[in-house]
Amino acid sequence: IVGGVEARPNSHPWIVSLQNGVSHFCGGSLVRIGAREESNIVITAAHCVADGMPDWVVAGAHDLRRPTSGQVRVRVKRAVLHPNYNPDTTMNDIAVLQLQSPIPFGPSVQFGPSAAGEGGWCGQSPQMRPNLTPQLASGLTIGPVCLPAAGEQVPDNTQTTIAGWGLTREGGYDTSDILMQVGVPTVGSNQLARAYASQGIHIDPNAMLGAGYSQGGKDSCQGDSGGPLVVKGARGYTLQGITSFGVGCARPGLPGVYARVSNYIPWINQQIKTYGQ
Ligand code: 4AZ
Repeated sequence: IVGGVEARPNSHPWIVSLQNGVSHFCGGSLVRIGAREESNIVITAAHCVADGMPDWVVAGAHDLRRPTSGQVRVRVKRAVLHPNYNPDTTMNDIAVLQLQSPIPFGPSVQFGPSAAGEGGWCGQSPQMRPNLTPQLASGLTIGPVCLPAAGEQVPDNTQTTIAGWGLTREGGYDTSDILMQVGVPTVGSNQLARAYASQGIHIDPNAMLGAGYSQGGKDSCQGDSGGPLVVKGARGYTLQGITSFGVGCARPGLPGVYARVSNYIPWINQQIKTYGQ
């Protein structure tokens, strides 16, 4: 994440780190299986897992140098890439991971009035949703993000939050040990398509969503891929995007590109039904 701030620990209860050995390489998001209070299903980018499954998914993490209290590390059983994922165009850059065992959701999270991510998780009962008293997150803090309705549209210029352990500047050497987040507005499809046409890259507005400031400065970057772009809604935070690609990071006039999750709901639900346990 470029131009962001340190996330409040566990204020993105759905975010996971995909790791090989002890090395973080991509993000992902935990999603709900019906009304279950645990989940073995993670949504990530297809390009993160196209060349092999991650060894581990780590949930409840904040500072990757030391385990956060309540952190869970689970092996990956299966990676299902979208059948129409195209590595040449990065179209349909979405995959579902089936974990070896389900990760239990935390009981309660209390959040202060900080920036974004003060979410509580999807479907958490109203009395357990975050309040606005200024106190630090406490307790076990793992839970699912909400999925959008099929075909749900995100209006242009909607404020979103992206998060991850990726590079904090373009061309940086190391990904971040600390979970970072930043707010970025969505960009209209025509504007996104025009911006990337100038780079010789085709944008499919049904499959892709753009977010960023015209002046640049705030963006996802390498290592944030697969992670969440969320929008605050009535039920909690909704996963509207999956960090996918860009030309550089945080450059003016070149918004980040995200897989448009609302385009894949029937496929996602089918995977959850098949592989959720
Ligand atoms: C990457 O290399 C990457 N600015 C991900 C997202 C963005 C750029 C690069 C968006 O994984």
